[in-house]
Amino acid sequence: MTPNHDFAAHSKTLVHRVNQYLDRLLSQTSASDQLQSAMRYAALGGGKRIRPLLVYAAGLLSKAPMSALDAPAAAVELVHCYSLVHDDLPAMDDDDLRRGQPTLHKAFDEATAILAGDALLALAFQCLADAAPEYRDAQAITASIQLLAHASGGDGMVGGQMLDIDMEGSYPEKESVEQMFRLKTGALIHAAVMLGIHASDMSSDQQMIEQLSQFGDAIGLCFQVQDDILDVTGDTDKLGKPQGSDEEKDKPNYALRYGLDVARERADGLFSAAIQNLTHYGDQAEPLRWMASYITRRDY
Ligand code: GRG
Repeated sequence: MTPNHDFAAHSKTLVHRVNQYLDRLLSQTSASDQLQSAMRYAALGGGKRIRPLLVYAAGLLSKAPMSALDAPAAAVELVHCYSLVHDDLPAMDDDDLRRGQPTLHKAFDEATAILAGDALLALAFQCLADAAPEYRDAQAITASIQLLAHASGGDGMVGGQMLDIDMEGSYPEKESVEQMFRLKTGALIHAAVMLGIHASDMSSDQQMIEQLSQFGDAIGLCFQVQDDILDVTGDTDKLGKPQGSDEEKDKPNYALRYGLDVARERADGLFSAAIQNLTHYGDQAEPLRWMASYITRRDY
């Protein structure tokens, strides 16, 4: 792989690539028509594919073979899609709109949405484990499965979601909100970056692991701060979900709690902190720099 100076154009090819991979994966399940349609609705109905793109971008930096990046890219997106389905359920955010379409429980029904989410989560780990032959050795695939499991569960995304629910209607310290963000959203984004490296021969390069881990941590937190800014300032049509829902639900939104200027300053600071970790890698890090900028400047 060569460094990509025009990742904006390349990212479109990569989104197409992971979509095709997901499509193939989902067509191989023997689930009932109803369950399979629901899983496809959740996984193939749009989305920016930021997490798969981070896997590919980190893979470009660490010179991973492209064939080894598809499974981790798909796996992290499947976990993300499951989390969106469950997050939209009546017991959680009770949302009607996602990616510009009715949420899964609205388009199908609640039981199907719960089961489709569960099945997507299981498929993520199946897909990663089935890709073992693409990996350098057993240790690399085991490390990848551990990474994704840790980021998805009680020590990561699900744990963060619990904290988020606990914080509804309260005014926690900024540090507590940031810690909740790091788990709820940042953990999976951090895992996407690390999965890209673990698919390469560079996973024993401790300096790269440390720097990319710090990059992933900063850009993961930045993603959620920007998401909160967009919940306040964004446009429902563009967002594909209702703008202003955090205020309506009294969620601990960063921009609402601490002000838009503070939130924007924090996002900019996190962007700078993230890309500082890439200095050493020159042009090879251009895809990750582009992703950091995309995450920070996006308007949907
Ligand atoms: C287990 C019942 C049950 C629920 C779990 C895990 C969970 C619910 C929720 C996870 C928390 C969560 C959904 C965080 C959302 C993070 C976020 C801002 C998502 C939007 O990501 P984008 O902008 O979306 O990348 P697209 O649509 O582009 O993929």
